[in-house]
Amino acid sequence: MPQLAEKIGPLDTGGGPLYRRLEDALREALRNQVLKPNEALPPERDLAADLSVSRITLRKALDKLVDEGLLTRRQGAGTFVTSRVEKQFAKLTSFSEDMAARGRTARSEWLSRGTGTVTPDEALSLGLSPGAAVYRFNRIRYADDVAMALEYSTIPGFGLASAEDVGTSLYAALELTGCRPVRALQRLRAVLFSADQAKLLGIEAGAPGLYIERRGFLDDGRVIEATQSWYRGDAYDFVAELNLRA
Ligand code: 16G
Repeated sequence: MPQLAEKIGPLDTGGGPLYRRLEDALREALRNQVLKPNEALPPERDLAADLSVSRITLRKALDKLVDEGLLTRRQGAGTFVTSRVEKQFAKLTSFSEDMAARGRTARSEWLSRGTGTVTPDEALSLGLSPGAAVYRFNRIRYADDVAMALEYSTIPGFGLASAEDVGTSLYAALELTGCRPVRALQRLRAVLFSADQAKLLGIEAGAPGLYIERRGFLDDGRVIEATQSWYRGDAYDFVAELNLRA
């Protein structure tokens, strides 16, 4: 197998610190799949020697790519090229389940969590009367240490006993009250992340993303969830099976 230095070619000789040029070359190799999803990088000592850079320079470049979610460090096993998450579009799964299915750990950071009164827009999408109580859960969703999505969920008051019922998984909490959605309507469109959103996810402002609105329904037709999600475009492939006869 050719050495990585051979695969990525000589570093740009233009200005800027060496670690930046190395970072750019590695990013390019990841984009072109010269480095393939799930591929393990050689140990840092070997890689630094192969690339003719110091370990400090190499570490700085790798740290940035790990922060961006392009590379993943697994304790004791080394550094790997992060694979994109394939999300089945036809399955009503939760973020936590999607991550667990890939051997990754779902985690959330709360932006806010609490109760309130339905806004006119929420009343429409949830089919609630003015004045009805709702729970709101606003989160940054992580896979291991990589920020993957921003999620803003509104749940009608009858769905949960308290906002504190929701730990890592909203659907697990709804399952316990017998209110996990059994059907959902989803709308998706391409977006560019605003500066504020990008900051929360630790990515560049203007990076591409997928905006997804999900309305989840109970068996009896009541709406149990209205969620707006902003998923990182570089982390997800949405996959759907299509049949001629539905
Ligand atoms: C997914 C859903 C979101 C749901 C969440 C529950 C999409 C586009 N969105 O992110 O609507 O609220 O899962 O995840 O799939 P949780 O149970 O891990 O909190």
